[in-house]
Amino acid sequence: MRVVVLTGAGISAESGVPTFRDADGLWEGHRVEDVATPEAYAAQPAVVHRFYDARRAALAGVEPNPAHRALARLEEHLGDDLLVVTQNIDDLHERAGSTRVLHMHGELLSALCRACEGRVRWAGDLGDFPDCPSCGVSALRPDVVWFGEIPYQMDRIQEALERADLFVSIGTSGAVYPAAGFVQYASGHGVRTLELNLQPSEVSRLFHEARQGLAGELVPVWVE
Ligand code: BV8
Repeated sequence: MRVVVLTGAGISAESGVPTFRDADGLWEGHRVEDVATPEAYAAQPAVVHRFYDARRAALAGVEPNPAHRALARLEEHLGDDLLVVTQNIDDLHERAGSTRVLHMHGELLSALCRACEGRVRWAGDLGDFPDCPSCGVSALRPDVVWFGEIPYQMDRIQEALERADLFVSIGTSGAVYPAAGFVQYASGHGVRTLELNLQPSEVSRLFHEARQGLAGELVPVWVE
């Protein structure tokens, strides 16, 4: 049984990581779409760094919840037949024990050098414009996919969706593409689709089955 799971901010909500909708998509009065863009970074890098530095620092105070842990248990059963594609940039899937995780929108704990294009694990702030450990240039940016940028490993994701027997979407509003289009892509390839979300998403009607509730309750029940 080949399974692709897509997760969004809703799976980390019960861990205390705010979702994009909880804050009405706002942060310090900025719309997320206005901060998470290359244009915002070019215009006001310190503001964008502050947005990500705050979220990176907050990771120390949160823990995986039963939904993350249930997916890690599922990986113990399915092994390579499970792929977790996450839109989240937190490390909660990994801290729960998942190893087959694809961060299609990047990771808070990774920094990307605009000079040498190298990646480096980074737990501290980037707002003080540190030098890249590889090339020494002060050109590190958050290693996240902003609006208007191309998500990571789309070929690998599409191939996994084509070959899957089941596609499960957990905790995402279906507001952002191309992730929100995965359900259509999967069902177009004859894949069964299931949505687990607190409330109907913008694409619930496209799923064969949609269950509403808290991920921390729905996911362990589904996995068992
Ligand atoms: C792309 C990383 C081309 C950074 C994010 C006009 C101009 C330019 C672009 C566009 C445009 N119109 C459309 C686009 C495309 C654009 C887009 O979709 N825009 C939207 C606003 C319309 N997309 C892009 O630009 C993407 N790139 O299109 O490139 C391309 C594509 C394919 C191939 C080649 C080229 C890049 C988008 C990535 C942006 N980066 N994040 C960061 O994190 O700061 S997006 C960010 O918001 C998240 O990563 C996520 O993807 C997205 C939505 O968040 P969700 O995870 O769904 O969270 P949300 O808060 O919205 O919802 C939470 C859900 O959980 C809710 O439904 C809630 O009910 C539920 N929930 C809450 N609590 C619980 C729960 N469920 C269960 N249990 C609970 N306890």
